[in-house]
Amino acid sequence: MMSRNFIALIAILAVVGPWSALAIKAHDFKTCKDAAFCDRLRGVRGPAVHIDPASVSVSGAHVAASIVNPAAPNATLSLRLLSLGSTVRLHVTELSSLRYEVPGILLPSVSEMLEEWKVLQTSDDALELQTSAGHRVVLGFSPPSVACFSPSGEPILKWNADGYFAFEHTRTKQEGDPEGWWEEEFRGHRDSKPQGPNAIAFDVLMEGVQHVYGIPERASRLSLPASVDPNGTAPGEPYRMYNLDVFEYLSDSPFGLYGSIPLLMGHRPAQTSAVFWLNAAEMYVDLAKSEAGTSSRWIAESGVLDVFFLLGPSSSAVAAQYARLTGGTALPQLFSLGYHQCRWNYKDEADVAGVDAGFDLHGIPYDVLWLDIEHTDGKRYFTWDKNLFPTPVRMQQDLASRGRKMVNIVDPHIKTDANYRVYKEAEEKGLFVKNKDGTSFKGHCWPGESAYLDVTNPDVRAWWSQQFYTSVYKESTTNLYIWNDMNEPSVFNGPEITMAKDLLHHGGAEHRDVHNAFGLYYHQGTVEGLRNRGFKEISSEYGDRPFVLSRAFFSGTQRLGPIWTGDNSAEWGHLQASVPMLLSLGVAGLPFSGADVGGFFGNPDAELLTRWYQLAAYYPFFRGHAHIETKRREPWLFGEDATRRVREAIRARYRLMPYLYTLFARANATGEPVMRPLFWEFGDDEAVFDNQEEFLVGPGLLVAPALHQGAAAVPVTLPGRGLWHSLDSGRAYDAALEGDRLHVASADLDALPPTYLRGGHAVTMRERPRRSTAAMRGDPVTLVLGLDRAGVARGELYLDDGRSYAYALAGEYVHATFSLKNNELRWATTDGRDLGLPAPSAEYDPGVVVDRIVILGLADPAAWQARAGDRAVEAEPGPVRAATAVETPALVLRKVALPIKGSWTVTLERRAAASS
Ligand code: NBV
Repeated sequence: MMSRNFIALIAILAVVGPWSALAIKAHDFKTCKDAAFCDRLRGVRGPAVHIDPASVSVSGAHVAASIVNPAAPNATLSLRLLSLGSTVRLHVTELSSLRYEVPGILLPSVSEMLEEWKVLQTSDDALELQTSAGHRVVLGFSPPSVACFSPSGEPILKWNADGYFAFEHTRTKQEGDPEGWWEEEFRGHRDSKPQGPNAIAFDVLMEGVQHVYGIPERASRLSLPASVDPNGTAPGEPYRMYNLDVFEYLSDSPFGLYGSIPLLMGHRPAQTSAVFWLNAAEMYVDLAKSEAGTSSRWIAESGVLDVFFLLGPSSSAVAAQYARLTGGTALPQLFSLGYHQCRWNYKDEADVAGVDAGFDLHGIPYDVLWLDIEHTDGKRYFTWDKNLFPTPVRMQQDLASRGRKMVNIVDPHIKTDANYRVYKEAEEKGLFVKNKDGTSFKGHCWPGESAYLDVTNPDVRAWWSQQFYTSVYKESTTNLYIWNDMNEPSVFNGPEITMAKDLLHHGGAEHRDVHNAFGLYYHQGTVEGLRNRGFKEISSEYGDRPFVLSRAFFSGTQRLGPIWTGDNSAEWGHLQASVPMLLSLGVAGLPFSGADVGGFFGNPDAELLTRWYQLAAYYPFFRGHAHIETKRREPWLFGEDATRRVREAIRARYRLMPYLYTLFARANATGEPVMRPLFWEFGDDEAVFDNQEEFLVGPGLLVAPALHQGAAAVPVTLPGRGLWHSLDSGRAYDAALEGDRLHVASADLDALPPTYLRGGHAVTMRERPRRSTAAMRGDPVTLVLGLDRAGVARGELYLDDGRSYAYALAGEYVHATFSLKNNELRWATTDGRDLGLPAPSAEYDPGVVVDRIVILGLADPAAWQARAGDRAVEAEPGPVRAATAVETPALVLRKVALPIKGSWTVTLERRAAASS
């Protein structure tokens, strides 16, 4: 039966027009040909412009110059070239008019990154410079170009190598101006374009690069295929970045989806680099591949040219360079790394209680129960449907009593109902996005007619953030966290289901200029709300880290919270697509992401659902979710076998929690992804540059999931030339041997995906099955070490209260590194500098011990005994985990009982001959 609200939705759609058919077709969205600026500039070389040599000046970290266009004497551009260590920033804008620059995306500290240029040579054609990191940078004058070379002289990339640079200057309307300059129409929507043509285009050649990654979000390959021939003929569609609510997206399409990060990474052996264009307007990127490398050709509708060249040389160096510009990943609360159970919708309080109890009944851990839009009174966010949820506080407290949380949805469309407090107050204060006549813009969304807060205005965000105090959000508790959906923004009756580009924002900016960052600003207002709530209502000293899931995103979203990949489907193709989608997000500096487990639309069968849980146990963000019209699919509804398998998958996730949390502490400090493509760690192994069937969790754990229906086995490629230890059988594989490097692993539906520990690395675990992360707090830790050829393995562990900012404000954390070398395992806590933290507090001690140590890769584990100081430690051969079949036993030390805080050594010794 259809829900009451769903019938209401159909009624709305019938009124609002273009979205009325429930399956949106591709022709509802623009291609390059439908966007006048893209059609105008794609494949067209720019006008003959040059840098006036007399205008060039160098002062400290700044180079300034003017770009002149002899055909348009009033269109002189100002160019600045800035040195930021291993990052070079190129900024070009008009002299004669102020154009929009996206505020608040770059960290304030970027202004302190400037480093003096060294001038190597000047001539009439070029200025040759050197960065403090030793990169040679050549600014060519005619045509303007910027070429960057590695410290050893290898070419890395060149801006305007192919002459696509074009900058449409601001002008006044003239009789006879070409069509598409001053207005355009798409499917009945007219864009008045009062600024006229304002687009910017350029190309960047990544030299010698055949594999490029990033520019999410889309469901396409990890290594992005070319969209045009090198000479620009036979064009496919360029990659588009324009945040849109794309209904029922395809699992293999270059179509741009809900979020955008204009960062493209190029990789060749020994050299990774990236191009990042800070611009929030609609953007298209063409990729052309040739012997010379990959030429990326960028076009944006408005804004300025503010491009950063991140010169690497490694992928992790690029990640760190990008994190210095836009921030690392917010350290999430521990609960948010657990499993989340969501559905559109859990119907009422009894339903919530039943689902919660179901997890305990079936011994399946989970941390968070989610409520979608139906929990509200008529889609008025911050309200409750009191028929269905008569006692919301009790419901939240009940979950809290078992250490669990609740997440409620809060969308950006605000019902235009004069009796709705949120609307009334915002309208009175004039906080909404405006029409050109200054009135509040009204569009259609779930509640019917709606207004949209102008979250590009910091004052509006400040007002919005106040809505999250429990005193304002009635019957919410501090156990409630938030989900922001539809923030592209989705406007059912707008062009391409979003806002018209000529609507007005703070400071007179057009929606055109801010579009791709709108969702981020909305997310930011919500995050600030929860952060303030934490300091005001939970702990004035240490606060509470916010948790807000967002659908739309932009550069900088990683500082706020996780995103998910929107409305996928219960199809094998979508299961497969989730891997490159999440990997691409990680490459683009947004590691905390997941895809709806089971697929949002449609009904997965037991096999697909099982495989999805087995894969998603390794997603950075792990949430099951489903459309309102699908069959119920809580993990225990598919029979005993499926329940057992899903339980095992979720438990495997929880086991890995210490490792995962440590990876997030790293992502926080360095911007490195948690879920990583193989090329990230194995930058010289060309055979894996486009591998998207496997992935790494952190540097050391390789996962080879079964992604196809009926799979009994998976082909595994082990990258590099080192050793890999199967965490299932204990067997060591030598990637230098072809038969080991490429092998077939069994993928029984009953087993977890094959996982391999990289020789030289370690993972940390907590093995006791618990109902939630909160219940694991004091549990002992297991170390699993995989030896490399030299008998060495290293790892680290980060731990704190999992909740507050005490780690950053008072040093309340433990960070330890450990290494096994020459038969000695040395453990020591660090001063936190490596993670960008203040010195650790001497008093803080979580009282956690390392209890089990598993060593993989010893030729004869039975030959060893162990000791901690004078104490003998129980040591015998065994499986990685109890009750698993072992081909090759590991050496397992039990009852180790050594604290994670402080330092200690465990020594391995060969047993005397008599006892072996
Ligand atoms: O709020 C309802 C859904 C939500 O469940 C889903 O996760 C979002 O991506 N929402 C989209 C709106 C309607 C989708 C058809």
